[in-house]
Amino acid sequence: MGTHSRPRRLTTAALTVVLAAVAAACAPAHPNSIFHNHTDFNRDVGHLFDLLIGLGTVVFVFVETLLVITLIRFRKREGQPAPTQTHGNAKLEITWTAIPALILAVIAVPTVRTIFKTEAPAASDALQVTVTGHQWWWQFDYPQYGITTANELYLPIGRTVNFTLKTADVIHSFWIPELGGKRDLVSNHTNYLWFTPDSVSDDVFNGFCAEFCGTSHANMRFKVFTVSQAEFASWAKHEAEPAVALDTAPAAPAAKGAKAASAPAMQVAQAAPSTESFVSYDRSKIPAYAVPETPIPAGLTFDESLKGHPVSGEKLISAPTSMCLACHAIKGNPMMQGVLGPNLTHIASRSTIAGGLYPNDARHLELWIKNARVMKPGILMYTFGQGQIDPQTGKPSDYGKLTDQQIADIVAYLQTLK
Ligand code: HEC
Ligand SMILES: [Cu+2]
Repeated sequence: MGTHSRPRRLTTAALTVVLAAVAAACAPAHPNSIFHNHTDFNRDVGHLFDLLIGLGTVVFVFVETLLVITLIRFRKREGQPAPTQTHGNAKLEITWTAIPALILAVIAVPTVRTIFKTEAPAASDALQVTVTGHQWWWQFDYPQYGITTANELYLPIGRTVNFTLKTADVIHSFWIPELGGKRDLVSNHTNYLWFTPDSVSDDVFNGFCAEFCGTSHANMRFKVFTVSQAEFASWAKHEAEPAVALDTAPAAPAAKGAKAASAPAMQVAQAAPSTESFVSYDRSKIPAYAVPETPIPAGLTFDESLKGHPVSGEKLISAPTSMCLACHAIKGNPMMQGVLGPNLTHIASRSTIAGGLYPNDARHLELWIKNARVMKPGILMYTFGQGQIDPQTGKPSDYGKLTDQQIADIVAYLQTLK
């Protein structure tokens, strides 16, 4: 029985392996694969990978073939006398030392060359982006443009981008599998990473934290939009602008002349160019793999029938009693200068919130402000909904003062921050 089933079992095993390999190769696009190589950096690393796999395969096939031949040809047979005993073979030993040494040299030269190339400082005209890792979200600063944003990167295609990698707390790791990385963000140390997105790929890429950094490590994602240089210029110009304040013009009597009349006119003029031009990637075109599907935690509800009033929301969020200003900044609002949380100046132009965990829409924003600590475990932001339990203390939140109506107002205001 054994002699019959063994070859059959081997055939089955071999077939399974082959089928699995074929299935993997034919499966639809892998959006987070390192093999697509959309940058010079990933292509350089990819060449090294191909070389290693190629040489490794040759060595594997050669060694395994010899092994199998030896096992079959020199197996023990009935009535066979003991074989002649030998010790040492200088020629053979020199050969099997020299060949691996040669292979290692062939691998070492391009490897070292790639290390030197990718470790060298980036071109001086590169786009500079400072990445700061926070538990558990990403801060992106574009110092050449005066921009601070969070969790979504815009990169112009065909231009080298140089990332300065820092962390505000523990070690994180910056990784966009299709573009480059991963490189660590180390406490009290600055790392660098640069690459040039291909001049033809206009696309959306997922980014991840690739170094365990605490409770919500898996919820620390980001997104990269590679856009044309013109779109980038337009995005950057808009992103650098302060938020348009809703509540600037004091309700002065209309008859009081030029000053009151000019304020609304200026707002219109300011808003016009941004609506005409590119301010964010068309959300309807973001592929499914980059749209979060995180379920809403059980038990967290919001009265969806409420209608928010943006002006009341602006007042609420900027009031010292709201606490929001302790951690968040809104450029153009002198009350909002906090740096512990994401910059909210243009939050409505981002497609996600909370480190890529939820889509950026009214429903998720409302639930977020109501009880962020339930929406994303471990975070610094407090639970603000009236009567809500703070999961970190297990007690009603000390900051749980906002009614659903007040939260709806704040969200209505946040949604004006395009
Ligand atoms: C103690 C600091 C703190 C306070 C106070 C605070 N937040 Fe936050 N907030 C954060 C942090 C930190 C995050 C990011 C959490 C994450 O994604 O891990 C955040 C995220 C957010 C986000 C999502 C932003 C994005 O781009 O992901 C919104 C919206 C927000 N907060 C609104 C508010 C509002 C409104 C208030 C006041 C009612 C407030 N926050 C008060 C710390 C704070
Ligand atoms: Cu992490």
